[in-house]
This record gives sequence, structure tokens and C-alpha cells, in this order.
Amino acid sequence: MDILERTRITPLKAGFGAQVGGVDLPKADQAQVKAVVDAFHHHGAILLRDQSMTPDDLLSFIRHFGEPEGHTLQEFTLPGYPNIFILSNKIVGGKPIGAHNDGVGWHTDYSYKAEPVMCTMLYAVEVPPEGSDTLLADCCAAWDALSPDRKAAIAGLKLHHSYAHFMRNREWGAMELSPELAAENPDVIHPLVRTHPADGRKALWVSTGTVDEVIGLPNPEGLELIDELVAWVTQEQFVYRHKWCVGDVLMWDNRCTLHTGTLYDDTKYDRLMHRLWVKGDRPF
Ligand SMILES: O=C(O)CCC(=O)C(=O)O
Ligand SMILES: [Fe+2]
Repeated sequence: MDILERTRITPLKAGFGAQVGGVDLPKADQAQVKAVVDAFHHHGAILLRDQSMTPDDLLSFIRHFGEPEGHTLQEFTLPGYPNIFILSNKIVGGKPIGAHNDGVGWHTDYSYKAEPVMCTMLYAVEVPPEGSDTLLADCCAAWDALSPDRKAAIAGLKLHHSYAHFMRNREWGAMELSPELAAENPDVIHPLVRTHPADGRKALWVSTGTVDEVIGLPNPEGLELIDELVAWVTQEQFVYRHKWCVGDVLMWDNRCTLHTGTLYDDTKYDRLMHRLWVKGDRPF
């Protein structure tokens, strides 16, 4: 059987994302892994269901995409695994084991860094039977759908991103940065329209949370433009809604997507995800 027969690729939604079937990740051969990595770089997101991955399996697999990135808040990493971050509402021994509701609100990961993470992987260990979906927006389709005039008007804009601004204003766990975190996370400027290095496709790379200014466009107009563009990118026609099952591996390409978590009834249900990041390049 050739690689195409063994590895079934179907879109997550028309024109976006790829569900890859027929692959058992810890046992995958080189050709299968290459097909999975290629699908990732060209489709914006990939999903593999029914996986059974130890922390070491997750780390070996993610290395096919690049070098794992460390996490900003080390207190929520898996003991012994600084590159595996825990998203959870669970409390063990009186202490939260992970970050809860961390990704609620449209954003792209690590956008407050000069080299934001290229890829985010979530592996579902425990999922609520309802709620907690993860939504991915296709920033390339959103860019392509703009009129030529609108594209020309916004093409050269640059955004100011600030971790301090994000942490001060977020809905859950708002805080002022410690002097150490502030020193590790200076503000950065990124283009609004980002080019994908795999094939040159353009993405409308807007975000909420870390963006506090459009360079050269004073507030409130700057932030009004951001709100308008985020509303454009996150229209239903550009969004894939992922409903979680235990064993799902979902990976998205932060160079061309926005994502958000959603709430769930955390008084009734537990959620536990392992998150891994892959280092990225400076956006252009
Ligand atoms: O929990 C989720 O569904 C999304 C979390 C998120 O934004 C992230 O891990 O980067
Ligand atoms: Fe995120």
C-alpha cells in the first residue's frame, strides 16, 4: 500500500484544515510522519483522533515540526516535562495543576514575542461531554475574501503587541507583571498581514489581547480597526469548531490562524489537556 492509501486526508472544513486518518502516531513510519507534517504546513491545522500518547511520545512527535518552545508560566508544566504545559480546572492537593480558561478570547499564541510560536498542539486527556470546544479561524481565507481596495488600505499596517497589556486586562487571572516577567517579555511590533513561508500565502494576522495599538493610527480608531478585523476573521464562514474527544491531537499553525477556547461547566466537569509549542520565526 502506498503512503496516500495508508494516510487518509480529509478537510476539517471546506478549504481549511486536514483530518489525518490511518496513523497511529507513536508507531508511525517516516513517510507517514512526513505526510502529517506536510499537511500541517499547507492546511493551517491538523487533527488526528484516537491517539494514545505518553509525554515522551508527544515530545518525540512535536520534534518533527521543530524545536519545542518553553512556556511563559512554568508553574503549570507537567512535572519533569518543562515543554508540556497543562490546561485544566483540576485542583490536586489544594493546588491547581494547570491554567484554567487560559485561551478564552480570540488570539494567536505568543504574539507578544519577537518570534511567536509556529505551532500549538493540544492533546486531550480528559474532556467535558459538553462545552470547551476550541475554535480556529482561517486568516488566509479571511484575507483572500477582502476587496482589493480594503487589502490595499491595510496591507502595510503594523501592530504593537504587549504581554503586560494582555495580562493586565484579561478576564481570567488578570495581573501586573513581576519585574522578571516584564523584563523577559518586552513589547514587540508585528505586521498585520503575514506571509506564510511554506507557499507565500497571506494571512490577516490580527489578534485580541496582546494588541494595544496600530502603529500610526491613534486610539480609539486603531483599536476600532482591530475589533472590526477580528470580527471579520472570526465570521462563521472562516471558523472551524473543534468538539473534543479523549485522544484527539489538534495542531494549529499560528502563522495563519486565530483561535479561542470556550467555557464549560467546571463545577460539573473536568478538562485536562497537554499543550506543546514549537519555536517560530520573526513574522514578515
Ligand atoms: O483551551 C483551549 O481550547 C485553547 C487554549 C489555548 O488557547 C492555547 O493553549 O493556546
Ligand atoms: Fe492559545
